[in-house]
Amino acid sequence: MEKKSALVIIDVQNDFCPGGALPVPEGDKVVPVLNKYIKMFQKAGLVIYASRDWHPEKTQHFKQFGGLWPPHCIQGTKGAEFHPGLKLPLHTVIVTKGENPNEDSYSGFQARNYEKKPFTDSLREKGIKHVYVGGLATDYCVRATVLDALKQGFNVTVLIDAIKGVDIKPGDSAEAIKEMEGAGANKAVLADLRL
Ligand code: VGL
Ligand code: ZN
Repeated sequence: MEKKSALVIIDVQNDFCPGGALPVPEGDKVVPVLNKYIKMFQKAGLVIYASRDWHPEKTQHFKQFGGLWPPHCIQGTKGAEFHPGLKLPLHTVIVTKGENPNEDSYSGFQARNYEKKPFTDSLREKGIKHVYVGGLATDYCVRATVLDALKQGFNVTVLIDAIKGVDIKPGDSAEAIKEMEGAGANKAVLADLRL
């Protein structure tokens, strides 16, 4: 992997895992696999990002206010915390999205770091050219993040052994993977990556 690569972990939060408010079927299965990617990137001295969905109690993103979803990932709640099994290193850059009550913010590219710096600016500042993306959910935030990354000119690899989808309509995740590939994303599993 080139030095200009980063691992981008999307929304591996309690509410998106079994037992949460908006569980992705088998969402927690990505955790042990992501932990292996984390180790690999950490050993190679590469940057690791983790995004979190971080909603106010009232947002048009929720069903009761005209959106698609039950309330989930409400700021400061247990459901909004990262899955406890996810071994994020101390220096992980946490980026936050979904705070604006007037938009859905599926994409990691709508996220900002602790000093409110947009995700893209943070990537560019560090000279990152290639993002490796895993997490939840394949057919929403992973899809939106990957498509935005490609639009912005990054090389993108989707870690297909470290994503899970909602599949409100059966096949949504498979379709999302095809769409990401069609837009120029590469696919990889753990064994494909070499340091
Ligand atoms: C997500 C639905 C609603 C996601 C976030 O992280 O994929 N999906 N909010
Ligand atoms: Zn959300």
